[in-house]
Amino acid sequence: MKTEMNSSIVKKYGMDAGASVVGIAASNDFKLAPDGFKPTDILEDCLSVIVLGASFPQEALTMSPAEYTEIRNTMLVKVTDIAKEVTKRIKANGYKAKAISGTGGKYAEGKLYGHISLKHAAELAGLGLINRNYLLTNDQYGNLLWFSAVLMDADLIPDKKAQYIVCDSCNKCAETCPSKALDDPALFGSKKCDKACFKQVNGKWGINCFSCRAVCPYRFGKM
Ligand code: B12
Repeated sequence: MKTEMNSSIVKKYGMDAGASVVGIAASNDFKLAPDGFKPTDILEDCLSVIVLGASFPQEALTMSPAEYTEIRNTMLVKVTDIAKEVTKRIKANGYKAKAISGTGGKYAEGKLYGHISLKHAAELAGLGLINRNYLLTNDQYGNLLWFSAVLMDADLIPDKKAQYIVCDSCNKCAETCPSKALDDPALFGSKKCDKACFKQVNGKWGINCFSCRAVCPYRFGKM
């Protein structure tokens, strides 16, 4: 039997599990997502997408690639665990739910993809705006949020799109990008970024570059 479920209850589950921010998007609003990347491609009866964000420490942006990678790995486990915990609690109320991890989920033509685009999901859930640097930027946490999500079959009231401005198109991100992945404002060069971004760091897989994140004047939000 299903117990009553609403946006506040679900948001409380997210905050209890350790999220810094929680927003809700309507599954219907993903019409522009490519086939295979819509919430209903993963959970057929999906009506709502709960987006969970956990914030990265500001100091990470001044750390070495090895230290940054270590914190990033911890964050991805944390944010995925938050989604699993929220999923468990929703299911205990009789609903269908599916956790979307913070990392990738599938490969196509040798390229890693997520199950859905978490930045677009976060934007639809009112958690910020996708900036010139192609990162979701929030007024309080800047671009330092890492995301996961939970798909569910209850029709929750979605959040409104963020109304604030967190990008002045200053172009610093594009100018600093070593792989020129941001040269075309309408198209993110993910293949170019992939090459410069992920490298061996101290003999291990690691993130070598996060300059688009670090140079943004709104990296820590709206001061
Ligand atoms: C693979 C991957 C990468 C790859 C490729 C990125 C890519 N595909 O764009 C590479 C190596 C380049 C990469 C780099 C980085 N990444 Co990355 N990455 C991912 C991952 C795991 C999957 C992305 C994906 O497959 N998306 C699905 C595809 C289809 O989306 P897309 O290509 O962006 O979509 C295009 C269209 O299909 C369409 N679209 C797709 N879905 C939708 C939905 C709607 C509603 C609409 C309108 C349109 C639309 O719009 C786009 C433009 O055409 C995500 C986690 C996730 N599940 O989202 C993290 C993620 C996007 N990465 C993240 C981060 C932090 C980074 C780095 C900063 C890492 C670093 N160096 O420290 C850099 C930043 C690069 C940048 N400026 O964006 C964060 C972003 C957080 C944030 N605040 O924005 C995510 C969300 C991980 C997380 N759990 O938080 N990443």
